[in-house]
Order: sequence, then C-alpha cells, then structure tokens
Amino acid sequence: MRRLSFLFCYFTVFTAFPANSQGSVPPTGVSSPWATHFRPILGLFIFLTGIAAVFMPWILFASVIVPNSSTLSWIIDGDVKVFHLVAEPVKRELAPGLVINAWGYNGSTPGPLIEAVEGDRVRILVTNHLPEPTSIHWHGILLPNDMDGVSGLTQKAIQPSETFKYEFTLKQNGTYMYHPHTDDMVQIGMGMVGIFVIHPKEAEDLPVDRDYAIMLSEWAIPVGGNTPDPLVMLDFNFFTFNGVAYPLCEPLMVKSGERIRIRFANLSMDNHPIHVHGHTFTVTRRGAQRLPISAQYQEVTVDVPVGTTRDIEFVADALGDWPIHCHKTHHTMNGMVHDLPNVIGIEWNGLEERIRKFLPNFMAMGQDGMEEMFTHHHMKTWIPMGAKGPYGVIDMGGMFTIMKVSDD
Ligand SMILES: [Cu+2]
Repeated sequence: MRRLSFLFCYFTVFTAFPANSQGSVPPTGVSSPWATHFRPILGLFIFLTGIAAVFMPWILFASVIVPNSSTLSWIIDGDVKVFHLVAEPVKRELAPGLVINAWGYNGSTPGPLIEAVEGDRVRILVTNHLPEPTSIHWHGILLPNDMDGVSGLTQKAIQPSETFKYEFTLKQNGTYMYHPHTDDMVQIGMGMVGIFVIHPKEAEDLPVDRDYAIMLSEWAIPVGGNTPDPLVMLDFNFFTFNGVAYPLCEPLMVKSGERIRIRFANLSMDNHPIHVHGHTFTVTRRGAQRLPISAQYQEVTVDVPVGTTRDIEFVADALGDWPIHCHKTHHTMNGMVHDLPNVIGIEWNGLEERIRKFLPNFMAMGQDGMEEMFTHHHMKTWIPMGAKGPYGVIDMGGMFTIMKVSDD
C-alpha cells in the first residue's frame, strides 16, 4: 500500500504540475480552463492524498463494513484516539416484528465496532447507564494489567452513572472483541458484546477490497416475551449475525473479482461452523496475529469456537447469490420451541386447530416437515422466517445471509 502511495505522488507530480506548459496546451494555443485550473487542483489533491498515505497508511485500508451495525466514531486528543462507549439498555429488532429489551452499547447490540491501527494510543471512556455495575474487558488485546477490565480483580466495577477511562497502546493487529467482565452471564447474555479491529501498521501483501465483520450471538427469548433470558444453558431459540436474524440480515454486496475478508467473532455459548457457498476460502487468522502462509489453510466451512475470532479471505469470482450461514441447522431457525414431539408422518386430522382453542399460539411441527410453517404469516405471534426468492420461499432464519456477487 505504501508503494502504491509513492506511485500516487510520482504520477501526480508529472501529470498535474506541467499543466500550463506545452504538454497540455491545445493545438490552438489557447489554454483550456481544464488545463489551467481544474487539472492542477485535482492533481494537487491526489498528490496530497498520496503524501498523507505515505505517513498515514491506514487511510488507504478498506474500512470495515459491519452489516446491520456501525463503527464507533473517535476524536483526536494530542496523540490519542478517544472513543466513548455508553453501556445501556437498548431495543433491538431481532427478527421481523420481534423487538427485544437487550443491553448493549451506544444504542446497539452488538456495540459499535472499534477500529484502530497497530501502534495507536487509544483512550476509551466507558459510561455506565445500566441499572448495575459493569466493566469492559478488551478480549485478546495485550495491555497493562489495570486496563484488563475484570471488576474486583484489576479495577473497581464502574457504578451506574460513573465513567471509567481505559487507555493503552495497541501493540498487535487482528480481530479482537470487547465485553463486560462484571456479572458476565447476565450482561453478555443480554447482548453486551462488540468487535475490536486493529489494522496492521504495515501494508498487507494481499490487501482486500471489502472487509466485513460479523458478531455471532444467540438468544433465549421466551415465547410471547421480549426480554432475553440469560439463565438458559444451551436452549437458545434465536441466532443472529450482528444482532439480527435472517431475513433481517443485510446482504453482502460484492463485485466479481474483488478480494473479500470476513471476520467472525463469537462470544455466545456455542461454536458456530460458518459455511460459505460457491467459494473456497483461506483461513488467514485465528484470533491473534495473521497466520504464516504455511499455517493458513483452505476450507469451505470455518468453525468459530466460543471466545475466538476467525478471519477468512477469498476472491469472489463466482457470479450469483450465495448463502453464508451457520451449519448447525437449528441455528438457521427463528423462534424454535424445542421440547415438542416430532410429528412428521402423523395425521393431525384437525387436532392442531382444537389445541389452538386453548393455546392460541400453538403451532405444531408439520406432518410433512416444517416447510409449511415458513409461509404461515396469519398468526400474530409467529415470528416470520424466510424471504421471497426467485424460485419460491427461502425457508431460512437465524444465522443466514446472502453474498450477492455481480458484475456491476
Ligand atoms: Cu451456529
């Protein structure tokens, strides 16, 4: 990338500044406004961008795209990048029509992605607007012990309405995370998670055109309720990419031939084997530093264990709409209730309707499978799954999204 920046400078010096000399004067001998005004200004702009890029290579990194979520803004104070996180209750539309009472940061779960560059000094102010104390642990980041965010061990918990100042220098690069280390089970279960990306100081050998980040989460929302239950062990019924279940997941819009990175982060209670259709990808990072080439490996499904991140990279060279999804089939469902009998092959003979007189929300697993449920939108409490596809219903929910690879 730096080499590219120097080329920028070199190129613009020799194209922009001779604008008034013989090179750009039209044959009539009359200088055009383009040659006398616009071209030098444009050239100067590109030249300065190139100079800036030499000294600040991060301006040429592809910013991380966070579908359905956002990136945290920052200001400069001297040599320090200053961020501000507010821990607070948030409303989140998890699935169509299902708005939950979650906890998160700055109005969102997951919290906004923090993006910085190796070598940066960062100051992160954390204000607590929760009804209980909190703290933030910077998961995987090398820092002084008193910045590690474990309440009771490395700091006093941040009390409601208090603000705590974390400050440290980023000594590494990669995909990391942040989460509370106070009442972890409740606060993480309620949605308090976020991704922390540190770009490398030096340019990458294979820069990517699009750089995505996706936080994997799972939720236990009682039927008819709106507040996640952090007490369940593993019986989750909603599974989300960046806090939303399909069909709310924004598609990844990609141009054919582009090099793509997707960073997956997992602070849930399960591992999630994420499968990409139509492409073979390379696993380039497992949590920490970029893997040496000899340790990188090709896959079609990457398992993202609890408490880790995985980066995958590939050239999107196959046109079309390609699913990216968790391969645990229950994790591509919405609003499942799991303790019901399997009735595939059983004749119901109107029994479902009779049961519904007493339990209005009751919906049995279909006698021929569950496909018919995806088109049932007449029930008020049924969480819609699936979306309209060119060949009928795409009968998916949960951790499922679509990468659209096109020529435009
Ligand atoms: Cu999963």
